[in-house]
Amino acid sequence: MKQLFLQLVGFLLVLFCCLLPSTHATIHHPRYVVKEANFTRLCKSKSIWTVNGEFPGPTLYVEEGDTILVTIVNQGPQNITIHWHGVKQIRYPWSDGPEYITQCPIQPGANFSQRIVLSDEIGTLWWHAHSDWSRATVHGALVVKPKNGTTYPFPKPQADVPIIIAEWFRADVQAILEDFLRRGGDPNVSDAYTINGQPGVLYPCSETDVFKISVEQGKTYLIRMVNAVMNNIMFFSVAKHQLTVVGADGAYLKPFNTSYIAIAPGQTMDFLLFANQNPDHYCMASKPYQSLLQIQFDNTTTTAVVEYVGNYTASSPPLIPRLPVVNDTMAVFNYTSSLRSLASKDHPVDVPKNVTKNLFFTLAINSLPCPDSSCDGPNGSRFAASVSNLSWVEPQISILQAYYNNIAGVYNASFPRFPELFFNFTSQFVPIEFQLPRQTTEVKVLEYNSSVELILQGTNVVGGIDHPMHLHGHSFYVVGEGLGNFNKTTDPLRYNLVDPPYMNTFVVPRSGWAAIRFIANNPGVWLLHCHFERHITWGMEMVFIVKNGPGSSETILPPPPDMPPC
Ligand SMILES: *[C@@H]1O[C@H](CO)[C@@H](O)[C@H](O)[C@H]1NC(C)=O
Ligand SMILES: *[C@@H]1O[C@H](CO)[C@@H](O)[C@H](O)[C@H]1NC(C)=O
Ligand SMILES: *[C@@H]1O[C@H](CO)[C@@H](O)[C@H](O)[C@H]1NC(C)=O
Ligand SMILES: *[C@@H]1O[C@H](CO)[C@@H](O)[C@H](O)[C@H]1NC(C)=O
Ligand SMILES: *[C@@H]1O[C@H](CO)[C@@H](O)[C@H](O)[C@H]1NC(C)=O
Ligand SMILES: *[C@@H]1O[C@H](CO)[C@@H](O)[C@H](O)[C@H]1NC(C)=O
Ligand SMILES: *[C@@H]1O[C@H](CO)[C@@H](O)[C@H](O)[C@H]1NC(C)=O
Ligand SMILES: *[C@@H]1O[C@H](CO)[C@@H](O)[C@H](O)[C@H]1NC(C)=O
Ligand SMILES: *[C@@H]1O[C@H](CO)[C@@H](O)[C@H](O)[C@H]1NC(C)=O
Ligand SMILES: *[C@@H]1O[C@H](CO)[C@@H](O)[C@H](O)[C@H]1NC(C)=O
Ligand SMILES: *[C@@H]1O[C@H](CO)[C@@H](O)[C@H](O)[C@H]1NC(C)=O
Ligand SMILES: *[C@@H]1O[C@H](CO)[C@@H](O)[C@H](O)[C@H]1NC(C)=O
Ligand SMILES: [Cu+2]
Repeated sequence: MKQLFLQLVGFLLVLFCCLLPSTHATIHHPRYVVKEANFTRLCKSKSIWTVNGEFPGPTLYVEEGDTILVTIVNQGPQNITIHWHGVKQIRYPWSDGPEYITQCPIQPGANFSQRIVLSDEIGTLWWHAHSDWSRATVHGALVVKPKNGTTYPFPKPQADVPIIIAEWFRADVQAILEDFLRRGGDPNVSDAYTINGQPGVLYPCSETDVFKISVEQGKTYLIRMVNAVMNNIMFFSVAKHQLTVVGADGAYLKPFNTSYIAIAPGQTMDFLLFANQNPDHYCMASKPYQSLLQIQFDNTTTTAVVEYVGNYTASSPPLIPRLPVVNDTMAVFNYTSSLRSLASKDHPVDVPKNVTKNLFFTLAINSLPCPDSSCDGPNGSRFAASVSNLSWVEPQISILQAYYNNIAGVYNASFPRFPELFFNFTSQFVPIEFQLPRQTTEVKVLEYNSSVELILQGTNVVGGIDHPMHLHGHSFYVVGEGLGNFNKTTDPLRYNLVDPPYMNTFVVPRSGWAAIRFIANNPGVWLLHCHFERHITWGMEMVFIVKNGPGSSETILPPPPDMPPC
């Protein structure tokens, strides 16, 4: 009954939206047609995967609490799935999207209607492909506006400006994926970063490939930023303008002023740009943060332009902002420690205080033996990655399908609460015997309503680096983070249980740790993974199964009839 009702609401919404006059501020895109399209960037025309022929894909505007039906039509040559990043999908894991976790891929020529169930999310989220490396170009913003009758907890902006930072590869992304899997080394790096699909003037042959926004002096603009980059945390800033951060990952924050943003792949940041400078043209710029300078990475800078309207002679070229240096770890740490939940009467926090499930997971880059030591990883080995030394092996059917239908032999339910081995995780040199992971498909089962504290500990096995960890199906409170090894006696004393940020993706710093808390109150099958694409490809992922609760409204709803088959 409930399902039918929700579906009806979804249909009505879609119909309603289609009938809106075109002057209305919100547009729904109920059909996402995945197809190839050609784009010319950096002097080269290239066929990429898109949704509706757009790069980045269409922005979907919805309201708090909406349920939306989106039909995915696969007109491309390859399997695909779409994930609604940051949407909790309460009781409805069927639409979450990660391939072989909650669904089988949508095969070429097939369609799948996904029901997007919003609950407490507000602000900016996004959607992206969650199969192989298609998300490089298959992504877009999902903007959740306050309910009719409610307002922002900050001055109403003149306009909303979604800004998606992404990576542009001259080569075919699928070829890069296959190439690095074959070689066992690091993937080839991108050739440019883009702001809303445009690289900006600092690249060869891109004078006109520049994203621009025009602003009126004295007005305020809400920038809704998404980091859709594959493998890098990014810095961003606007010349001569202070920014006021007001939200992240679909939740409000206590406003704070900053001259730069630090944003990890998977995260969103909402911030206000006050057009309070002399009428002129000002650059926005974004470039990577990289804590491990020994590896290859794309060290270029993308720019876009803020143009004040009016009759004046603009500086030429526009001023480029200063950004923190590429390895400025303190700049990232300072920024992330400024994130605090709004915690107001209208937007209270509910930080779990009585933890019933303590978990401790380690994150590592590993290496696997390679025949004749002929791979491109350390000493001729093949790179891998793991959570608690377990490197994820993709099953043949989805974990959700296996769990829901009691199909044995697809996964084991013995993911450990603590790693088997404790050692000095952040020691500069970790003994070589710790490099070999166990390759397996292990899930952790959680009782409904468990109050979970999870410590994510970075390690220096093979090479320490930051890991932006993303949890599906829940947001979590980041109650602490630090450098070195987590100390279970002293570190909890410094937890923020008053106004910690409520995130779905958080960076575990290099040689450091993060402590997160959440209530496992969303029955389903939920992926936890690093949002660096090369790390998830190497196996840095695990799955939580949250069991049904006792109540009739605490169980997984039945699957839709058109679930893609394997
Ligand atoms: C893209 O360009 C190539 C080469 O010019 C062409 O063969 C192909 O049909 C184009 N694809 C699309 C989707 O337009
Ligand atoms: C998918 O949708 C398209 C366009 O509506 C339709 O032509 C096609 O028959 C559908 N395919 C399947 C397998 O349902
Ligand atoms: C918002 O609610 C008011 C009062 O209930 C109604 O008149 C108005 O049409 C609504 N606006 C939208 C965009 O739904
Ligand atoms: C990756 O880079 C290497 C070295 O530059 C090059 O030989 C190879 O063709 C590249 N692979 C792809 C898929 O572009
Ligand atoms: C990255 O580029 C900047 C110039 O934008 C340069 O100063 C810096 O040395 C480069 N760093 C690395 C590690 O390549
Ligand atoms: C812009 O300003 C210049 C110099 O003040 C003036 O000559 C010109 O007419 C103005 N143009 C417009 C469109 O107002
Ligand atoms: C950044 O790298 C440079 C060059 O390797 C080094 O001198 C500097 O100390 C590093 N800065 C930080 C903050 O790590
Ligand atoms: C980090 O914050 C501290 C204290 O507010 C400040 O002294 C320092 O300059 C900041 N560093 C960076 C890189 O922003
Ligand atoms: C904490 O949770 C446990 C297990 O659910 C329960 O027995 C205990 O009463 C709770 N304590 C508080 C202070 O809520
Ligand atoms: C762990 O290794 C780090 C870095 O080498 C070192 O500073 C720290 O003292 C070590 N901790 C212990 C408990 O040995
Ligand atoms: C945690 O910190 C306390 C106090 O500094 C220290 O006595 C203890 O050895 C530390 N524990 C670990 C595991 O490092
Ligand atoms: C596409 O998905 C189907 C169903 O899971 C699978 O059998 C097939 O191997 C996949 N194709 C590729 C190229 O991965
Ligand atoms: Cu990672």
